[in-house]
Amino acid sequence: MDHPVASPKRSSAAGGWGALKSCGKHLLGSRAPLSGARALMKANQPDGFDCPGCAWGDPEHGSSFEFCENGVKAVSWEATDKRTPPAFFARHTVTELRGWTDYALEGEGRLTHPMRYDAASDRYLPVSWDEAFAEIGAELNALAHPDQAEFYTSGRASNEAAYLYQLFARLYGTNNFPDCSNMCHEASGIALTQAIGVGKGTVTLEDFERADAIFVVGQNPGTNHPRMLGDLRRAAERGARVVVLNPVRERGLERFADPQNTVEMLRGASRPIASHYLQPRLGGDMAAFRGMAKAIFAADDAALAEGRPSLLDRAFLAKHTAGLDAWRAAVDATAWDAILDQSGLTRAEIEAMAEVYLGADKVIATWAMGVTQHRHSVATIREIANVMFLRGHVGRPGAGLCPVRGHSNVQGDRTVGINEKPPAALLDALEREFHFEAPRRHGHNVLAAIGAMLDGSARAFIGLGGNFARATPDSALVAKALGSCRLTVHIATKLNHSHLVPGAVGYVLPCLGRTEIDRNSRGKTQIVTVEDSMSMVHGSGGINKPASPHLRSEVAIIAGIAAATVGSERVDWVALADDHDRIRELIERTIPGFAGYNTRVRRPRGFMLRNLAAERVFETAVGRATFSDDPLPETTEHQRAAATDDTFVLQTFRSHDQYNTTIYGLDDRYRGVYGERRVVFAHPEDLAEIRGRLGDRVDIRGTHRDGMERVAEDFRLVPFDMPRGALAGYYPELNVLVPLSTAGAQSDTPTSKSVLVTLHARNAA
Ligand SMILES: Nc1nc2c(c(=O)[nH]1)N[C@H]1C(S)=C(S)[C@@H](COP(=O)(O)OP(=O)(O)OC[C@H]3O[C@@H](n4cnc5c(=O)[nH]c(N)nc54)[C@H](O)[C@@H]3O)O[C@H]1N2
Ligand SMILES: Nc1nc2c(c(=O)[nH]1)N[C@H]1C(S)=C(S)[C@@H](COP(=O)(O)OP(=O)(O)OC[C@H]3O[C@@H](n4cnc5c(=O)[nH]c(N)nc54)[C@H](O)[C@@H]3O)O[C@H]1N2
Ligand SMILES: [Mo]
Repeated sequence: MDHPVASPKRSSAAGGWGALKSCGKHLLGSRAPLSGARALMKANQPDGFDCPGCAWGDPEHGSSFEFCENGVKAVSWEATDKRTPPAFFARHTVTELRGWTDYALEGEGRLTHPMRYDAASDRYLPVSWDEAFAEIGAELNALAHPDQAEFYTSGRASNEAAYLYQLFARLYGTNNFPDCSNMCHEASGIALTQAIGVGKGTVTLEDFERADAIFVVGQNPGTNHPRMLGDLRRAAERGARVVVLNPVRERGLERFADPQNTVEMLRGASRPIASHYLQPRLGGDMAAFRGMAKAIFAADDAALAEGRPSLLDRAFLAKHTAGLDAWRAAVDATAWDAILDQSGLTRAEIEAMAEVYLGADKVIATWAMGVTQHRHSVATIREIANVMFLRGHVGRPGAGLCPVRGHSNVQGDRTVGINEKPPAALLDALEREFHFEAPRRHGHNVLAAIGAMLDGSARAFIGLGGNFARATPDSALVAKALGSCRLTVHIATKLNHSHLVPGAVGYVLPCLGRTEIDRNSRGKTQIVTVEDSMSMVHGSGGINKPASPHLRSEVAIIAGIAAATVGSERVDWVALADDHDRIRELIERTIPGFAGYNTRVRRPRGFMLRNLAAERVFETAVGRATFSDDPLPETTEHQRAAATDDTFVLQTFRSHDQYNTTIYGLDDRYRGVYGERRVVFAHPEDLAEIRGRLGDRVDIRGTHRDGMERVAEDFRLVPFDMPRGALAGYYPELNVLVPLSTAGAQSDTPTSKSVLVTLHARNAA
């Protein structure tokens, strides 16, 4: 396209000098240049801490520090020397703080003391840890039923913290574990469990060194998984094809200059990454993969008709899969017209994808939120798996399925038992080890927890990290839900909006971050462990002095609440909190795959959890890799919007300067936006038309007909290279438009990537 777009100059690539400059700014801006820089050298090192940035795997040759701009931001955000002490809370009422932005709140720095909400003065006041634990325990025990409490987890919690948390909640009596993954990769877990018998990816970092073709679907690694870009780039340099499916032209996926490569930096050079950049309509990926399947089957039919060998991996299909015929029938029954309309791609583009697939011996497919946050996400991921099965691209070197996780330990939290629908084997193991009757009723996920708080059937909310009120849909309603609770408890490092809607009894409990030294009562340093997207489990130990002497580790805080709530008869919480090795021994005894945990996790790269699907053992209902035969959705939101004069479909994504609800800065460098976040991207022709009608700044209204009024006010229009009829803007500002009433089929994930909206002149009635 040769219209003016807001992206940076054509020559500028992702990474490069811009990344280095931005890093300096973030280290200095955090006012922690020294400890921040020292901390960085230890990120993802054998004897350092796991980077809190993302869940991408760590290279084998861990000695050379992998530079990552957004890792720098994550580390310096935590290593800041700014503080939010009791004096800060004395100066500001909670009502006043509710008027601040997320950016301003977290900009005040690290929390230093346990705080309790005082309704009379509308302020948080300091409180002792013992008083806090005692009151929280008493409040939890006063509830009519344990299912009235919600135990939320954000995916940064370590394996040790998450394990204790689930053990505590189950001893208390509930499986209510709303988890950030419900809003994230839930569809991946469900679809992969159905397809290959395990809800995780099957590839390792080494596979990226061998693949001939990599399909990157609905993901923006330049911003969200920058270290992945290095692996993609090395693959592209070897001659592997990188096929990108993304409605938006993301700079990081086009070209990349490696900040670690001095020659490249001096010459201002950069390398192309994507060999094919396809821009489907929002929610059009299932149709794109179905089209690929049509093209692949057609090529295979032709080969067979000419007496050539089949292009498919017939041995794999016969020995390891089930359901091919039904899927083939569904593919044949899907018309090209439907595929082209839904995907928004041309037949030539889809055939080119099939050609890359057929021309490669080893194929990897990766995906993230562009795939998982739609109504038909589970069906889409199953379709991706279907296509991958055709040539046996699961369970062999250089090939496989790779959902790229978000939070650095979201996968590990699930592994150690954060699961509102726990498998019986997990509960059986816990019962054997701890001699109690575990609750068997399924608990609440995020949407169910919100529903329960809104209708009053849930009365307590405990948050292990995260920013529940801002990360969820219909933010205003969720804030009301939290505020109507009897008890709210937030275990956190920095102040955020979820803390500003306290229940009748409200606590904010400050914890150590991953970069900080965690010493036990005998002065011995403790490590925690995490699992990355490649199922590698490794240790993480902080190196910075804690932000305040009053901080406690997440593990110690959970232990304190647990001891005050369920007592220490069955579990010696204090002893566990004092020696993380003992928690790992319990994990080893109750969760499969952790034999030798304490020894293996102290090896440089840790160890890999066994993944049976990667060995071609498929523990599905039929014991084989299973094809799905879902029809395409009748219409996607994009198609519905396109059929009207005035409705658009809006996706909410991340800028380059944010970590989920944490805003580091107001720039989105790769998309050419500086100093503001209230922008909405649109195709230049759509934009010209809107601007002519409404002016430069618009209000955005949600049009889902469920009785709720939804408005996001005052957004500036920015032209961008993307399909017509679609809009894009930033989460969490736009969460006021994401409806609680639409969710992914089976996954229950909010449909944050396909929100129906109309645009209006500012302040028009
Ligand atoms: N620096 C940084 N790193 C992060 C995070 C962060 O906020 N900041 N968040 C972490 C977390 S929790 C997560 S889950 C991951 C998120 O990582 P991503 O999934 O990369 O996150 P998003 O910014 O939501 O980007 C979604 C991408 O999908 C595209 N997309 C949207 N809809 C569609 C569609 O229908 N089809 C296709 N093919 N593409 C689509 C968008 O244009 C965008 O490029 O990153 C993790 N890492
Ligand atoms: N519209 C829209 N909504 C979305 C998404 C989207 O793409 N669009 N993405 C969804 C996704 S993928 C996710 S994962 C969720 C994220 O949802 P959450 O995980 O709930 O949100 P975060 O913004 O990651 O949480 C930030 C807060 O965590 C706390 N924190 C940071 N580090 C630590 C720590 O080490 N320990 C503790 N205890 N607390 C800590 C800080 O107080 C900080 O304010 O949001 C979802 N919401
Ligand atoms: Mo996520």
